[in-house]
Amino acid sequence: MKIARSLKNLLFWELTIPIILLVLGIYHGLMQVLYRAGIIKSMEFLGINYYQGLTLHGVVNAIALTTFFAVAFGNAIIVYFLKREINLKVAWLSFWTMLIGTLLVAYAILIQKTDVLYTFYPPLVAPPAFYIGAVLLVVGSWIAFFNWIPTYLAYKKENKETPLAVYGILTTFLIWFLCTIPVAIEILFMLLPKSLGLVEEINNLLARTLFWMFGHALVYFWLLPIYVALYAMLPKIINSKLFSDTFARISFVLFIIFSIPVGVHHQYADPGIGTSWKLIQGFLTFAVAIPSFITAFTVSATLEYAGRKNGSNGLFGWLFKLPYFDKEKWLFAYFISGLFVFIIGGITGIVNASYNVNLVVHNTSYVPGHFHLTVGGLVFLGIIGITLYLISEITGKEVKFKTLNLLSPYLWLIGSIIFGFGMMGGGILGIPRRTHMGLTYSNPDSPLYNPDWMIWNHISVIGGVIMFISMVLYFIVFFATVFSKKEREEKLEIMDSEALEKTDNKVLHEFKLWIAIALILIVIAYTFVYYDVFRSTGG
Ligand code: HAS
Repeated sequence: MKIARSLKNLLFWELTIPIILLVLGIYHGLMQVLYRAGIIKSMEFLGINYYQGLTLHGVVNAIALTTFFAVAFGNAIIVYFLKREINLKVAWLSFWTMLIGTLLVAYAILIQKTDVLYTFYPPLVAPPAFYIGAVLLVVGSWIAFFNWIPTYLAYKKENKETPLAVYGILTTFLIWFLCTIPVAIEILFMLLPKSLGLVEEINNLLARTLFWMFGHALVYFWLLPIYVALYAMLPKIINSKLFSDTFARISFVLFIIFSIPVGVHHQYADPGIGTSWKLIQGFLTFAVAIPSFITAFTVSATLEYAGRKNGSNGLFGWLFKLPYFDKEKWLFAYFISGLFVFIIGGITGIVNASYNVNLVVHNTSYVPGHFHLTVGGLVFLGIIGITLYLISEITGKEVKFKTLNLLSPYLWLIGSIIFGFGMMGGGILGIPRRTHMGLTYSNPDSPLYNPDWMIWNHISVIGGVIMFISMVLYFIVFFATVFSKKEREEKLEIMDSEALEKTDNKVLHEFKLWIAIALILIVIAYTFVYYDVFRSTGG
């Protein structure tokens, strides 16, 4: 469809700004892995030390990139699938709020040398600019979400059904809105007053619990836009049909219900919360894996359908009939690489979730191993792939260097699996998650030197360097495309796939029932957790 100039500019900046920031984020990823292995002896590059670099790496890659992308993709989906305009003034307000927030956070990290990491656990305290910036980033994303609601309600007045992609993106932001309330309470009533010197002490366990009530649902805010793309775009790329629209909707519904009441699985090792509630949230964590299993099945069946249509035989013949190296269908390479990585990322999540096994891997390098195969795998590849696709569509510019573009996701696939293997293998042996390893465990002159860990660090370095090269290729392709000449009409085109089977069941096109169930489950799962927190900390 045709795209209005103002919407085009909005999407362009919402997609491009995080990619520019990503240059810093990726550079610091390389520095981290080299430093941890003792290959470089100092992290004082650009005047930034290890913890500041890690804060920058986490905030840019996991918070700024993901939030800007989700908002941009959401804007595009609402306009494209509802065939209605959104209020562009409000959309720009959302953009500027997010941008000012991001610049404040960048100022806090780069100039004020904040090193509280993306989890900003107290008793670590950041300057006020960090918290105010974070709040603005979130508020900006809320504004975008609130802006879609009148457009959606007007559409629903005239239509019974909600398009699947719209159902998915609204699910994403519903979860986001609900889960950002606890972290807003943590920041506005605890961390910011402490940072401003208005209060002396805050309840650290309470702050952590509020953070993780947000923190796990946050990962589904990252993941679900990519599930939307897997359901809406992937089938079309491979000339297939989505195996089941019903299953896709059920998967979104299960995320609404189970995304939030599971945060305590990040706190299995925290004293002060009773073991029964940890176990119950552990079981609920297994429940939140179910929609991903459903997605694995639905996407596999969609791929199989495409392979069989292309004449494959036998049980697995379809796997060899997919367009892995088709330069015109390059977005498939991003999706399939991400999916492959996510098989391992998902399984390692189940390992983390298992209460007793978690005690072996918690706070070791196993955890960054896991999340580089989830948010750093399917989510990251999905985001950068879709970003490139949308930029090419809305600017009317052909993607440049098509061979490099095809190579980049496969290199990331190989690099991230090697990196994850190194981090997780080392984690099981006890390599710490965050540490000045270059100065201690990886340094033969240090009394803490641990030779058994070195091989795992070096495996991680090989993976990290391959990932870095993959991103250099991506940046070449991205910026060459952005700076090239316009070759065709500017348009907003999101591939709209057909489904083999569709549901008109009303509850799978609406949200009220699922929000009610989610709220009840949150109250049940968290009331006693907070009771325990207050009881054990004395208020
Ligand atoms: Fe996680 C820690 C449990 C998913 C991100 N996780 C983290 C942290 C991050 C993170 C960032 O229970 C660190 C937080 C921190 O800073 O401390 N995680 C899980 C579980 C899942 C899970 C049960 N995590 C994710 C996703 C993330 C993410 C998704 C980002 C997007 N995670 C944990 C736990 C911890 C944790 C504990 C705390 C650890 C600790 O002690 O600190 C599940 O949702 C995973 C379900 C996924 C699956 C996989 C489905 C597979 C699919 C691909 C199919 C492939 C196809 C291709 C179709 C069941 C969909 C086939 C074709 C071929 C060619 C082969």
